[in-house]
Amino acid sequence: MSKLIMVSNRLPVRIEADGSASRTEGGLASALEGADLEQEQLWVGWPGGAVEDFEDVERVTDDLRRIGVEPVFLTRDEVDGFYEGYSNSTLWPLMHYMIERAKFSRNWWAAYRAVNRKFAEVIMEAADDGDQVWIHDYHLFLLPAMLRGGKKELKVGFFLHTPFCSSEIFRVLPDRVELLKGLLGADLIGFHTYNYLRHFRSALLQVLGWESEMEGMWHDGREVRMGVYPIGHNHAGFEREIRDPGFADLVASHLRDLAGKRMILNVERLDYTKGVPQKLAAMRRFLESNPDKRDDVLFVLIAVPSRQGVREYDDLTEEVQREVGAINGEFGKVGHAPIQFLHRGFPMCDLAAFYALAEVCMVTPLRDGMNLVAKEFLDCQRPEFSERPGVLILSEFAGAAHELSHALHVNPHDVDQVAAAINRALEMPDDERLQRIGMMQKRLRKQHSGVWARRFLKELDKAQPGEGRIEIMELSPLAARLGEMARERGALGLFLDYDGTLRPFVDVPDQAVPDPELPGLLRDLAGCRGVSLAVVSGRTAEFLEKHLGGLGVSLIGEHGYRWLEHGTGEWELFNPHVNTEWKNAIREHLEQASLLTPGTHVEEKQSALVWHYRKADPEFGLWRARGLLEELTSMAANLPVTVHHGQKIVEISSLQVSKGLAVDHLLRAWDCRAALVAGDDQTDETMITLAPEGVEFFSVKVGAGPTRAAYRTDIPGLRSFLEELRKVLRH
Ligand code: GDG
Repeated sequence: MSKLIMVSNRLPVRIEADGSASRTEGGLASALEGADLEQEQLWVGWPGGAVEDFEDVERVTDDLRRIGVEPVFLTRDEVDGFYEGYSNSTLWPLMHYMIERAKFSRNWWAAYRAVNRKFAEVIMEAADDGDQVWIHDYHLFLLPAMLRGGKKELKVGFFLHTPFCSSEIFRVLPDRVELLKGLLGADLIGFHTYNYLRHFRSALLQVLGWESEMEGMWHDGREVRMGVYPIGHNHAGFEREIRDPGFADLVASHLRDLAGKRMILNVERLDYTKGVPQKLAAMRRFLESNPDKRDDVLFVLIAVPSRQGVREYDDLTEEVQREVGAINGEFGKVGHAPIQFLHRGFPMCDLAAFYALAEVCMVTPLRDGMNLVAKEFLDCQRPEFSERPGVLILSEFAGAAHELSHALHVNPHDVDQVAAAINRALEMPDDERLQRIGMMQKRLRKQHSGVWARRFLKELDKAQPGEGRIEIMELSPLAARLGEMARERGALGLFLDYDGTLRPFVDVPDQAVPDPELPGLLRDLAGCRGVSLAVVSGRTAEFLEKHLGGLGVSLIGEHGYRWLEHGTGEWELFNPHVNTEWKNAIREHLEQASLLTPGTHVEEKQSALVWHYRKADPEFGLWRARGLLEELTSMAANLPVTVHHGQKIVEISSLQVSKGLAVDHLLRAWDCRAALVAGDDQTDETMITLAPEGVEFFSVKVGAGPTRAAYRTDIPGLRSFLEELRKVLRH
């Protein structure tokens, strides 16, 4: 059975001073536990610290392996560049929209790449074909693509725990292209909310110019699926604490400490994304405007220390301490300070007791991927521990706001609104409180972290490892056979598509000129006795003649509308009766679209009209293209045309024209006894599916995708085949 490899930057382990290792209960570890998987599991990640500080690395490694963990050790420089630098000081602030806090350094980026590569190597060593690899978070954006390059067929999933910021922010990153392409190495990419997925797709479009659907996209000949998987909290863990026989006593002891005050609870890691200064401003405003409640309420501010020693974080701590002191100084009295700042972590049982006792819980981050505190608070609210049900105040910028619609939603920047929400929460009647909590609890308990993990992994399991990896066939025997035929029967026809077959695609089509070897190869092949060669393309006559003229090769342009028989110098129409009157009606629509969409233009071919939007704003261009398609498809119902949405184009072409019809014509005109066609896309299938009578017919598909061709290869494979054929034919 395949195994599951969990990959996160930090491992859920603790390493003691003597080097011995044990597992800890992280959020992800508990999610996996709750998912009840039968698969064997392995964790890959960083055990923390710098490798230079471990006295006996081998012993730590052995210990970790014994508890199902494969460590990725980092040097001190890597910890600085990859972790503190690129992950925490570039990506973290940017993903949370704090562009002015983001710092950029070439050295950090180099370390980020190197460490992602290190992870890839450890995984490749540990994985077997068919394993599921589930990668977590922004530290490892490059890893999915790095795993693709390896020899093992893996099912690769990626989940982002932070928000995916707007593409307008993301595009600021100097390394945006590589980061996005790195992620697209995954088979499945998951986000907490629909918005994050939307931003990601928009980044693909804005940065790479790649269009995608909500469900995903095709990339590199395989499907990359995308989806929304909101994470749940550790319901089982909190349930265990609450069911513990000592829990009621613990609650009673905290209740005594509260001495009748109404607790307004805040729990967070002290990070600038959590908006603690803004929250303090709202508390101050509340205390100012509600003097009658000053003595009744106690704001409990549990702030778990974070990244101590980093200046920004130390400054934040100082700022918070100062402001708490100032507010208490101003609004406190002997025996009561309205804010209690607890700058440390608490055991889970205490946390559960605080959640159970709180009358209000304030979750007011400036940005947060999800925020589990909100869900944990709701879950721990039980009638047996508190007389009054609690109220959740929730920032609209937390991912959780999408799910918890019955909370009091606030804009954390709006100090007046948050202060008013605190007052409203305190005054809310019990039946309303109960009703709101009930609605949210019902949902949460069913959507716990185990359910989340199971859902994601079930979806990941549908991936088809190896999909898109095309099976390249050995074409030497085919070259030998064609050589024999040309000698015995003469009249061998070769029909070769250009873009994607003789030459790779490039972003700007005009730059797809032949490489230096191609003209010589085509000239040599066409010059062999008994051989007729045609390049069959969708390109215009002008392009083909400019780049492939004078080689003794016949040229077929515009998908089979026109052709230039070598040696004649005259372009002819395959079918002079093709009706192109429809162009007048359609041209007007396309020109109107160009006028309204900067960066687009209309190309007029003799048998087709093409609207190009490669240079337009990608999102705007795509939106207009979709509108045009809808409009043209209904117009085209009564016209002899087909409408096709291609690579940044909308093309309307005559139904009476195809590459297949053109090749069929030439097979007869040249009296071919044997023929070979090669192409890469749907328009080439019209030649591939020909079955000409009396002709030994061979077809080759270049690249991935469905085909009816008998042979398959890639661009370099076709090139070697043609070179070999040249040798055989000249022999
Ligand atoms: C990322 C994303 C996303 C807090 N104080 C104590 C304590 N905690 C626990 C809470 C909760 C967790 O820490 C914090 O929840 P977050 O949701 O902020 O989770 P992170 O892992 O920090 O953040 C976030 C999350 O990933 C999941 O995808 O929601 O948006 O930034 O579970 O209970 N736990 C204990 N003592 C404390 O004092 N024991």
